[in-house]
This record gives sequence, structure tokens and C-alpha cells, in this order.
Amino acid sequence: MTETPTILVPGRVHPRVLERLQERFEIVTAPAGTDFMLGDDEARRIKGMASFNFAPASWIEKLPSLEIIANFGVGYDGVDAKAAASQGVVVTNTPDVLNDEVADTTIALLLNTVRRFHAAESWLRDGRWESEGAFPLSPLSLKGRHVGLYGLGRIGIEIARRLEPFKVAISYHTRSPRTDVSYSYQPTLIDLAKVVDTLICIVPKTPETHKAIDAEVLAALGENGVLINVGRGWSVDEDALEAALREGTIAAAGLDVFQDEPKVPKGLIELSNASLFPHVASASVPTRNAMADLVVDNLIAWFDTGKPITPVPETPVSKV
Ligand code: NAP
Ligand code: 8YV
Repeated sequence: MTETPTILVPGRVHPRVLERLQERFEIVTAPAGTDFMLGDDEARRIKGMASFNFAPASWIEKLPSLEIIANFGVGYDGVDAKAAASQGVVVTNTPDVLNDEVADTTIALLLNTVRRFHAAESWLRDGRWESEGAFPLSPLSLKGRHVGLYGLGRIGIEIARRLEPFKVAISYHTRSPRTDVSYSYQPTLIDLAKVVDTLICIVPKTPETHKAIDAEVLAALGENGVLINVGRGWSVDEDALEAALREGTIAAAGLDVFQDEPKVPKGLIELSNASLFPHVASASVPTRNAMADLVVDNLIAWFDTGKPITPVPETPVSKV
């Protein structure tokens, strides 16, 4: 009889992942973010990991039998894929199944930011419509805007397609221009910021994207400028953004992601020209279930066939 593989689940877990893993595997849980607490024998038994964007090199190197890390999330910046690759460990993520949800949320956040619907609803709920009259007109509108996408990958392209019926102009910046779109390409982020008035960030967290949206980029967007971030908080200089919003360097921002989640800078919370979401872009039951299924299906595929479904580019793609 073949041995049932043991899967390590560090930290919090989507309930469906645990439920499905329990049907097929032995499970070991451990608190994430703290020191590695498994004993040598237990560590040697671990063949797979179901990660919630947590798999540092210091853990990977203490798991000598580890074969696969299946990450919940398309972004896997909390998984040290380089360390995994050097140990011959495959990493998988959850691409595509969340594209529509994240793109829908981005459009909602953009409209919320320019038209201040969050404040309008509070106006009604607080009884101010009856006591004070109509909600003040929003100074901004989506009409006539030129939207720039910083990132035009799986999610970025879905955002762009959703923007087309809004009749806005669309440009983008990526390292390599896409050959399958007619949106105008800008070779650098600052070039993009200079030609657009609305910037949507949907790039991964990498050394190159760290605080890429800085004071210079914000100034280039201009006083009518709107920044939307659904990528990672890492890509925005939050101090520069707060100053730009406070001083009117740009008009408004909509943020789903922050540098130090779940901590959100008090200065941003105080600003009425910022619309702030608690990292909910993919957070519907159906989409999170699809992500959970892909985590488990990758582990099953690996242990049944030696081939993962959605491996990331940095790591090996089949059992040797
Ligand atoms: P993807 O398909 O890999 O697309 C990434 C895009 O970013 C590509 O167009 C890529 O083009 C561009 N890019 C990467 N590095 C760049 C750089 N240094 N400069 C300029 N462009 C760069 O990824 P995806 O599936 O669309 O997801 C993107 C990211 O969104 C994820 O990594 C994650 O961090 C974030 N995300 C957030 C949420 C949320 O809940 N808010 C949900 C899902 C995803 P080039 O390679 O040509 O540069
Ligand atoms: C999730 C995300 O919020 O997929 C990603 O990269 O940021 C989101 O879909 C996150 O993975 C939940 O932990």
C-alpha cells in the first residue's frame, strides 16, 4: 500500500482547503509567522505544503522531503520560490479562477473612488438626506478619463476589457508590450503617468515594483489624477500618496491593498478622497472556493501524476 502523503498547513486556512485535504492526506498544522516548531521526525514526514502566501526559505530548508508548495492566491510573494527551486520543490498558485472577480472589484473601486458612492450611502444611512438635503455632487467623473494600466497580465486584461464600454481611453505599461491588444503602450511607468489621469496598479510584488508609484509618478498624474491599487501595497509609496491626496497633487485614490495589512495608515483613513477596501478583490464565496479547489487539486495532481496543474515559472514542473 502506498503511504498517504503528509501536508503541512501553516497558519490560517480557507476551510474548504482543510476539508478537502483531510479526505486525501495526513495534515500537520503549525502557527505561521513564528519560528519553525516541528521536530525532526515530523519535518521529515512533510511532502507537501498548502500555503497562504507563507513559505519562507527558513521553513523550506527544514523540510527535507518537501516536494510541492501549493499557494492559495495568484500572488505568491510570501513563498520563497527561489529557495523552493534550489531544493527541487515545485510551487503552484491560483491563476485565472479569480480574474473576473478581481476585475469586477477594480471597476467597482474605480467608480466608488471617482463618484464617492461610499460617502453617498453613509449620507443616506446617517439620515442626512432627510435632514440636510441632496448629497453633494461628486467633483470627479469617470467620463472622458484616460486610464493607464500598470500591468496587463491575466487580471489587467480583464480590467481593460471591462473599461472599454465606459468609453475611456486606455493605455498601459508592462516590461514587454503585448502583441494582441490595440491599447497604446508606454515604455516606462512615468511615461504612462504623464499621458493618463487615472492609474490602475495590477503588477506583482517584486523587487522592481517596490514603491514604483512614488511622488514623481503621482505628480505626473496631476491634480485631476486618480490612483487605484489592486496589486500589492508594496508597489505604492504610501507616505507620498497620503501627502499627494492631502495636498491636492492628485484628486483621489482607491486602495484594496496596503503595505502592512491589516494595518492601514491612520492618515489614509482620515482622508475623504480615499476609498479603502480591506483586500476584498477576490473575496466572494464562489471565487475563494475555486481558489481553494485549485490549491487542493494541484496537490492531488502532483501526488497522483507527478504533474501540477498551475506551476509558477520559477520552479520545476514535473517529478524527476
Ligand atoms: P500576471 O498575469 O503575471 O500579470 C502581471 C502583469 O504585470 C504582466 O502584464 C507583467 O508584464 C506586468 N509586470 C510584472 N512585472 C512588471 C514590472 N516590473 N514592470 C511593469 N510591469 C510588470 O499576474 P495577474 O494574475 O494579473 O496578477 C497580478 C497581481 O495582482 C498578483 O501578483 C497579485 O499580487 C495581485 N492580486 C491582487 C488581488 C487582490 O485581492 N487585490 C487578487 C489577485 C491578484 P511583463 O511581464 O511584460 O512586465
Ligand atoms: C487573496 C490575492 O486575497 O490572489 C492573490 O494574490 O491577493 C487575493 O486573491 C489572497 O490570496 C487571500 O489570502
